[in-house]
Amino acid sequence: MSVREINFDGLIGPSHNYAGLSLGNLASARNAGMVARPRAAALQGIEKMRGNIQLGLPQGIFLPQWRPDGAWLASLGTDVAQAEPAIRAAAMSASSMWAANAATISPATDTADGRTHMTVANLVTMPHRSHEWPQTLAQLRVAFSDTRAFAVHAPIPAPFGDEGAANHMRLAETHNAPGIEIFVYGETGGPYPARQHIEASKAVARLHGLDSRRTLFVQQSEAAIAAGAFHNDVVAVANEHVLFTHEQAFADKDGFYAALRAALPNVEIIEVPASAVSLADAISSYLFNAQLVTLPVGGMALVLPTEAQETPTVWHWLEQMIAGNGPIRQLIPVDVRESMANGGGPACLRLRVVADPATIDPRFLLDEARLDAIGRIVTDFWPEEIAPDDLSDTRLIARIEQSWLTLVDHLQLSGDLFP
Ligand code: SUG
Repeated sequence: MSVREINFDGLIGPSHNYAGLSLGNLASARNAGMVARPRAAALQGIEKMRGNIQLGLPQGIFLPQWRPDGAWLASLGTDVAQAEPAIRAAAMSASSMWAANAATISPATDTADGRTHMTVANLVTMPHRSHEWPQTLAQLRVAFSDTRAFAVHAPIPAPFGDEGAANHMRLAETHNAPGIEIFVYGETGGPYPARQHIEASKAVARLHGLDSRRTLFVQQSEAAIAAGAFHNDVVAVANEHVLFTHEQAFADKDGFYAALRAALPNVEIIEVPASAVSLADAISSYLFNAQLVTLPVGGMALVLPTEAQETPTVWHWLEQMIAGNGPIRQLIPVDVRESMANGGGPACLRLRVVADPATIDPRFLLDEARLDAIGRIVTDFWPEEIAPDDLSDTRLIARIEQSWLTLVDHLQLSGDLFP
């Protein structure tokens, strides 16, 4: 049995578009109405996955969802031809690419029954994301069907908003040691909604059978949400014993840091002060929406968006950090601009699962050859461009459906996943 941290990336779907659907997500609002490039977007995501495989990290994949979501439209008494534009755009959204919002994961070392628990996120705050969970749940139940190793939970009921791992951090001596699980919730976000509710976080912790002595509930600062950090993973990221965070991420950082140090004495907190990098720069560059990974050769690397390299205050701070003797030894910029333009950086695109890969359905695990084959399908089938006005085009819809069917057939998942 070899337990590893596996990153499951959401493959960017063929309906990727910029409809400006996410209030409080500044990139989504800024790019509303732009022409999206689904093929380039998916290939960017594939190159990010390839880079991580080449670092020696295990890599998994989640498939895009069937779009338009006809079942959801039918439950609203409409269909894609007749729906109002905003409802149609919500039914066409490729937002399941952001796998950090798929579920919250508690590894087996942290849970009462010694299984890895996962709760699919309900994403109820945003209409276009609120209908992701049935197809996400179906996929999790196939990928993690070994009930000796995994327990997959249905979503927390509305109205308690749950956005999954994007508001959850885990710190531990090593990935396969018992961890401290940190649930970050919001109360107020100034003009913007707080998407993660404490009631949902507490319910997930109970359902996963977590030890209350090793579980923290921490409030996200109102300033962070108001500045555009609609998820905590826009202002903080954790890996093993390292917490990398902006100074203004949390409502009561002193109380949080003290509780964390009491629970995990050798925790290293790397705090970026607002005097060096403003919240605005941190959020526009997505400095913290990075994959902080432990390299097989030792040390940690930060896989971060190229936008961080282009933001002088951010890059200057990072270069100074690397020149020091801290645990983060390497910076790896990746181009995920198509996703970034909708507010999704490298960390949003992945869900971390600490588990033995042998217990996971191999159809969801990747090597470079499998990734190459997926890349060929993307190149052959994914639309090159989508403008918001195209979303009702029946030829485009047929092409999106054909793309999905080809991919799912290739991965031999048709029998399991057809919606
Ligand atoms: O929920 N954007 C996503 C971005 C999610 C990023 N995830 C993490 N931080 N983990 C959201 O706001 C934009 C869709 C649009 O406007 O078309 C969108 O849904």
